[in-house]
Amino acid sequence: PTGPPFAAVDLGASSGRVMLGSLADGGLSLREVHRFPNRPVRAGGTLHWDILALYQGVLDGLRAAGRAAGGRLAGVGIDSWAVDYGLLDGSGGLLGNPVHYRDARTDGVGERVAELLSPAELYAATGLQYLPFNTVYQLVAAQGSPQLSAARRLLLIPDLMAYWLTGEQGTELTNASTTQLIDPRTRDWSSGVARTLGIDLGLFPPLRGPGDPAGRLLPEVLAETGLTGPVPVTAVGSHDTASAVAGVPAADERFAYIATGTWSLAGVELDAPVLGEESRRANFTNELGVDGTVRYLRNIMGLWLLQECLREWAADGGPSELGPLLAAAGRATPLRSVVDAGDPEFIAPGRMPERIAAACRRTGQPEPRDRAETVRCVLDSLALAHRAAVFDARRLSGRVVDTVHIVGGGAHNELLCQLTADACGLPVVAGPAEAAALGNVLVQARAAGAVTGGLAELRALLRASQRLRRHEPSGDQAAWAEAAARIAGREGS
Ligand code: LFR
Repeated sequence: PTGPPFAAVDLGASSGRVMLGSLADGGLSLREVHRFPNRPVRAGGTLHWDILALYQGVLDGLRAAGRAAGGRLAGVGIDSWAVDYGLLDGSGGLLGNPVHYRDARTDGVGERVAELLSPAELYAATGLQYLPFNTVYQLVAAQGSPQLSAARRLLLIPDLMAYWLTGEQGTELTNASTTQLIDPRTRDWSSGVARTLGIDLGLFPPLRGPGDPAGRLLPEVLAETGLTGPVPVTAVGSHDTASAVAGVPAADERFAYIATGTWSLAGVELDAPVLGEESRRANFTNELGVDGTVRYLRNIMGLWLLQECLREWAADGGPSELGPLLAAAGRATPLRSVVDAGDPEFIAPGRMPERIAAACRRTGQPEPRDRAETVRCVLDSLALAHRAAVFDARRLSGRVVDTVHIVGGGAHNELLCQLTADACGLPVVAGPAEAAALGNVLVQARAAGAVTGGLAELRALLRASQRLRRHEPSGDQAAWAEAAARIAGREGS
């Protein structure tokens, strides 16, 4: 007989979901019980997360989970996108809506920070790639604001959700590692960086790691969701990418992963950080993973490029259905034009087809002539950026890579997976699409004693139960090298 299921709350940049995971017969089954949109709101000139709508989505999801599971859950774990936070006043009240990492408040802040701490020093201390929206830059941008001055607590997004559910505060380590305030060698705060940049580490509640207890659902939450207590909340890899990497169904160590969603996060899993100057120049990050691992990876723009094109086209009228556009993109001329899918120029929302066309022009390539060609340009560009990241990760870490795992939403996109296999000249194993929720459930289940072992054992459970698709590499490696050369300059390899 199996016990009650575990609920995984997984909040992505475009939607949130609550999934139920059950362990039975040496495998793990997962089903979605609730999905809700995540719609950022621009108000008063600032792009915000609609945090209460997201929390309502979490409550609705837990209620649906309870209905599906006879009112009983073995536990709850929460993961979300990284770097962003909510501020609390001295009595625990939320001070304003969390600001979206794509907001322009961090424009130019990187340069200001570089005057206090050189990029090389900052990298040596934190091992984090430069992304203009890292929490340090957001905090420096907010310095002197009445809101930050009034704040007594800072909670990262999943920790904020956990606080509302349990009344308890903590800072989960994998997500804390994206603040650029953690030393990846000690896996603890870097007080030197905080001091130099004038950031008060006292705002953060104590660190907790994946698998640590994070409280129990409050009576008011049980009442609201119809669940029967006690329901423990467990810290998981609360950075969605940490949970997704834990959810990679790798058979051994010789793999690279690409966690695809709004972003593509491409790299390898290591035991220790790589902090040299070469690594910094290649813009590789050392985020912390489950079980003492390091997620050595690079951020690539990801399906955001496509989502933003579709959003624009839907507003314009005309064809904007993804299925037919992907089919037409599959028939379009390969590698006709490519853009640098790592370029921060694509971070902000808006006018994406136009910005892609402009990037093609700037690099002396033909503009896409229609929507299908734009989609092809995006997918070719993503595959090319996946290739560069996998090759650079391999070279800089010395890790042997014989398989590339694509997990996350992009695992459904067969064209993207095949193009990635072709570009890397390596087999791609696609799936599971819900790797983050699976990694979330596995870490909870292990903490509850329902499964045992390290990442290798957890991954064996995934291989035994998840449907995976294999893409063998085909075509001409030289064509990809030639395309990479057209946008070289910013590229690592
Ligand atoms: C993916 C992700 C990335 C992070 C970006 C912003 O969902 O968490 O890992 O760089 O969102 O938080």
